[in-house]
Amino acid sequence: MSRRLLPLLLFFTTLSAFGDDAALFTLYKTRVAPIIQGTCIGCHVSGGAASSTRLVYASGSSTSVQEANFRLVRSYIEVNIKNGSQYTFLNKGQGQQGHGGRNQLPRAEDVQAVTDFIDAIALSVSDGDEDGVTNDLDNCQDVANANQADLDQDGKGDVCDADIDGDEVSNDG
Ligand code: HEC
Ligand SMILES: [Ca+2]
Ligand SMILES: [Ca+2]
Ligand SMILES: [Ca+2]
Repeated sequence: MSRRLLPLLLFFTTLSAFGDDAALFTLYKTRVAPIIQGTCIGCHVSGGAASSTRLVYASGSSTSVQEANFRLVRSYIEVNIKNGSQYTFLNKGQGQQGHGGRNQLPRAEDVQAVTDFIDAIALSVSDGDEDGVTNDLDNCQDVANANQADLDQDGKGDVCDADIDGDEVSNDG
């Protein structure tokens, strides 16, 4: 395996181990929000040149602002993924697809950050074990368990819970 792929793989492994939302939000806050707050919001804001688009952000750095922008951009990207145009957000930001704001992502690290974010969202809405429950909702992402049974309700499905009944003695003990 190449050296460049390894960190990415570790990143996705972590993401799938802890599920979804918290990891995605952290990725958003640390790497994507600075781009949106520093650049995109110049137009993508109420009253701005892009105020009639589906991407109108709140400005500021409070948690509630961050969460609102996160939900907005995440659901926008999820729709893109479902429509088979996963990277529209990135492409537009780079001035492609006739972006009204031209290229706003000239820095390679910003392109990487947006790419990582989109890929992480795509992973969260995919269904790795093909049990019909997407990764973001699946209580056992690597084992098919369509019924999602979770006896002790600890968020780990029975099929991958080392202590199914939660009595703190492992299943084989
Ligand atoms: C100079 C103003 C300006 C800036 C800065 C800007 N945009 Fe835009 N953007 C526009 C305009 C105008 C539109 C509407 C026309 C179009 O769809 O391209 C738009 C539309 C979009 C759309 C399509 C929205 C929809 O409703 O489908 C995306 C995605 C987008 N921009 C991404 C970005 C990203 C990412 C950034 C920051 C890296 C950014 N834009 C920065 C002006 C801007
Ligand atoms: Ca699944
Ligand atoms: Ca599963
Ligand atoms: Ca359990």
